[in-house]
Formats: sequence, C-alpha cells, structure tokens
Amino acid sequence: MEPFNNYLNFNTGEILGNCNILIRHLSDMEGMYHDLEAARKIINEGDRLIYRVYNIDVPEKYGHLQHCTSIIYPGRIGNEYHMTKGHFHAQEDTAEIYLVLQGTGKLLMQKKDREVKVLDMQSGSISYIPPYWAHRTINTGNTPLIFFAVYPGEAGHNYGIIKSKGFSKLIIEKDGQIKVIDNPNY
Ligand code: M6P
Ligand code: ZN
Repeated sequence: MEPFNNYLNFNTGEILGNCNILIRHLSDMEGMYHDLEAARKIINEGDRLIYRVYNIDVPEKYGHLQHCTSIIYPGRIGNEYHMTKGHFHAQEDTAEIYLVLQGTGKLLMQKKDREVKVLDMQSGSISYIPPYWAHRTINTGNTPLIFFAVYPGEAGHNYGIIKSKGFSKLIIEKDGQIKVIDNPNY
C-alpha cells in the first residue's frame, strides 16, 4: 500500500479526499434517547441530523490505524443533549484517542463491570479511551462538537450492548446547567 495525504478543514471538521461519510439522523438511533416521546415527535416532523463522521478509507486490519472526524450538531432531544450511538470495540482490547478541534462536550465511558467515567471535551483536549471501555460523545454546547479520532485497524464497532442497555448515565440539561444523572432505565 502507498502512503497518502488527506485534508482536514479545522473549522468544519470536513475531510477532503479518500473518505466515506456516515450520516446519522435521529431515526437511525431508535430508542437511544431517554425521552422516547420527544424523539418520536421530531422523527414524525421530518427527522433531524444529529452527527456526521468523515472516515478515511483504511483497511480494517491489524497494523493499520483507522482515523476519522466526527461532527455532532448542537441540540437536545427532550432534555438530553445530542450524542453519538456509542460502542464497545468488537476487538475489545483496543484503545482510541479523541482530539477536539471545536466545541465542547462530554466523553462518557463505561466498562462491562459498570464502572463509569465522564471526561470534559473542549478545543485541544486529547482523551485516551483505554481498551475495554465503551464510549459515547455528547455535545453539551451551542456549536458543533468536532473531534478527530484514531484507533487500531482491527478494532471494529460493537453497538449491540449499548443499543439494548444504554449507558448507566445520561447527560442532560436542567435549569440551564449540564448534569450527569443516573439512567432510570438502566
Ligand atoms: C468517533 C469514532 C468512530 C465512531 C464515531 C461515531 O469518531 O469512535 O469510530 O464511529 O465516533 O460514534 P458511533 O460509531 O458510536 O456512532
Ligand atoms: Zn471506538
């Protein structure tokens, strides 16, 4: 394989070049937001774009490094901030790094033994997600949250556990403040 360049726009998070774009609307995240009624209403009124991922095309194999940008648009579903689906890695002993370019948010992580960790994300923050931690990103600001991620080629995504159980915490807005609360459905 030959070396290659791609070009990242630091303001928009868009990558120009050899990449595929993943677009997630609210309707792609069924049941993931706590307020099912609010989610249903928005979907019925025409749906909403929640985030995009610009993923550079690299073999999903040991030795390679996957890398992408994610752009989470600001907003809430009910009182819960816009977020990614969240996943474990299919190959669970693989880590990941997030570097924030723009915006503010939270990185919610959880192990299978339920241990939970929440880190702040802001321009310049470099978060390390160790092996075995599921991860979800939440935009708690009023502007897009844009971050660059790097992870091992073979890591893969396992969405099943998060889709069925969610995370044990929710990141919500209450009285104008960002709150981390227990997920009543967990
Ligand atoms: C980050 C990385 C990607 C992931 C994306 C969206 O950019 O972790 O691997 O796909 O966030 O998150 P999710 O796949 O959970 O929707
Ligand atoms: Zn990951």
